[in-house]
Amino acid sequence: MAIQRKGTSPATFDLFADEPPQPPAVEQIGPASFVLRGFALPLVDRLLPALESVLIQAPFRHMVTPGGHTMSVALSSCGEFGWTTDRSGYQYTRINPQTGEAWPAMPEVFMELALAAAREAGFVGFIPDACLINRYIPGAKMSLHQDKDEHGYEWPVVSVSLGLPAMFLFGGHQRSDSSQRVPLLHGDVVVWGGVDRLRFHGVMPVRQGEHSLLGEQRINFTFRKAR
Ligand code: MD6
Ligand code: FE
Repeated sequence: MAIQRKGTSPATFDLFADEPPQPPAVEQIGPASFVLRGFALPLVDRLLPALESVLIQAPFRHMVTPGGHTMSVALSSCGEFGWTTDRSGYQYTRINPQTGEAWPAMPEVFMELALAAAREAGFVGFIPDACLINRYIPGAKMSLHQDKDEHGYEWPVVSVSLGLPAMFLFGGHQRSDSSQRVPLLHGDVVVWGGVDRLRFHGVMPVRQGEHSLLGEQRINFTFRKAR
C-alpha cells in the first residue's frame, strides 16, 4: 500500500506538494507602497560588480548628523546628486565632499532596476538622479526618519535590499505613529510614493549573520529624484 502524505488526496497529484507556501511576489504595505519580493535577484550578478566600481570611486564612510551623532550606517552615492550630512545639515550635492570630485555615474544596471521596479509599482517614467548606498554591518540601524531632502515629492523612492536580512519599520506621518515591521531579504525592493512618500521609516539593528554573496553586511540602495 502506498504511503499517503498527510493532506494529499489519493485522487490528485500535487506538483507543488514539496514546496513551502510562497508569499505573494508583490505585497502592498500602504496605499502607494509595495514590497516587490526578489525583484532584484535576476540582476544581482550585474549589480555587484557595478557596485564595486562605484565604491572604488566613492568609498563608504560614516557621516555625522546635524545633531552630532556618527551614523552606524556607512554611506556612498552615485548619480548626478549624492546625499550627504554633516553638522550643518542634510543636503544633496553634485560633488563628493570626501574626494572633491563628482559622484560616480549611476551604472546602467542600477538605472534599469530602478525604472523597472517603479513601473511595477505603477510609477511609470521615474528617472532617478540620485542613488544613496547604505552599508549595515551587524548592529547598524537607521532611526525613524522621513525622506524629505528632495525638491519635490511627486516621484517615489525605490529601495533595494541586498545581503543580510533586515527588519524595516514602516510608520505613519507622525513620528509617534506605530510602525509595521516588514522583513526585507536579499533581492527585495520596496517602492513607495504618492500619499505615502513622507511616511516615517527606519531599520532595526541588523542581526549577526553571514550572507553567501555579501558576507557580514546588508547593502541598501535608495533611488530618488532629488531635483
Ligand atoms: C534601508 N531605507 O532600507 C533604509 N527610505 O536601509 C530607507 O531609508 C528608505 O528603504 C525611503 C524609502 C525606502 C527606504
Ligand atoms: Fe529613508
